[in-house]
Amino acid sequence: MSTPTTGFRTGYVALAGPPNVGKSSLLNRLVGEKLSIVSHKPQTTRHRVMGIVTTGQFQAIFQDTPGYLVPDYLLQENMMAFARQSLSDADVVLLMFDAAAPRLPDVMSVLVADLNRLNKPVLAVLNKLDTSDAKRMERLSELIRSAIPAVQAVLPVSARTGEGTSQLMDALAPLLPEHPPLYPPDDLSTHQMRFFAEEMIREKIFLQFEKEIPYSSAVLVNAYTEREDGVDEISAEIIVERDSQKVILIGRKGEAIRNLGMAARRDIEQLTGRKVFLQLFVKVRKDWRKNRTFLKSYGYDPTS
Ligand SMILES: Nc1nc2c(ncn2[C@@H]2O[C@H](COP(=O)(O)OP(=O)(O)O)[C@@H](O)[C@H]2O)c(=O)[nH]1
Ligand SMILES: [Mg+2]
Repeated sequence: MSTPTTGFRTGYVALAGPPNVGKSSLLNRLVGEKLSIVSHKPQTTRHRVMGIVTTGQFQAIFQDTPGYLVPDYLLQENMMAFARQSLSDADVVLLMFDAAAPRLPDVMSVLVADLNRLNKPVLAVLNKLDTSDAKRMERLSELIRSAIPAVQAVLPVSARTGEGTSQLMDALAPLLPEHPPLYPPDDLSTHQMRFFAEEMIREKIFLQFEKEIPYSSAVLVNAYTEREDGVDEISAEIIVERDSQKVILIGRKGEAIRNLGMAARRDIEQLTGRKVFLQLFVKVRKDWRKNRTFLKSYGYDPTS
């Protein structure tokens, strides 16, 4: 690997903002691989998810984050802590909005307070430009500029179509500090496959189940074996809060969990390029979302 050092820029970039504005979709679009899970429901992302973009001139290390919210239970408090950690680690913040929103989001005052304290360069990103128009975006960008003086530019993009993303990268690159790359150019992330497998399964729960079930579910991979015959053998546990949720997840004659497993397996195979044999088990842990010990064992402890 020839590593240019003079003039090369490397830095951490936080994707922050309210829930459901397309932070994870944008990460995937920029990296060119589905690393972070996406659904139409808010609060799909619970961790910091890392994705790396390397060009001849720069390396941007993106951190997707849970959306800003007013926490209601311990899991949400921890999600906010993950989001805040990414903001404080970042060299540049991409603050994301829904381009079609008529006003600033409810959590804006909390976001503004955090950003003012951190004093970092901020690019405001109006995502879903495919659903908005110039007039609405102009109005929103005025609101944003007057609320956050640190905003250096407002950039409309569409994570769905890719429109505006090269302009976004052009605006971002000069804000990264001059530094040699921290990761080899081909690396897209540092998470283990085990993490991605858990997330892909969790995404299918968000897509296939309604009401409280997605919010009451955690996924834990207990065993991940790369077999010599080219098959990845994965055994995973889905944890829910109540017996009634377990019954729904499994479905009549196990049909629901079979569908879930099939969809998750396809996504994992797409990412690994290997065949996957996936076994799912459902376990009940009463009120795990409020329990420090359970949260820690499911990977939701921001202090570890
Ligand atoms: N029309 C449109 N929808 C988008 C775009 N980006 C994301 N979405 C949708 O918005 C929803 C939330 O996306 P997600 O990436 O999970 O948002 P996050 O919560 O901010 O990470 C999903 O249904 C996405 O398919 C976009 O550019 N255009
Ligand atoms: Mg997300």
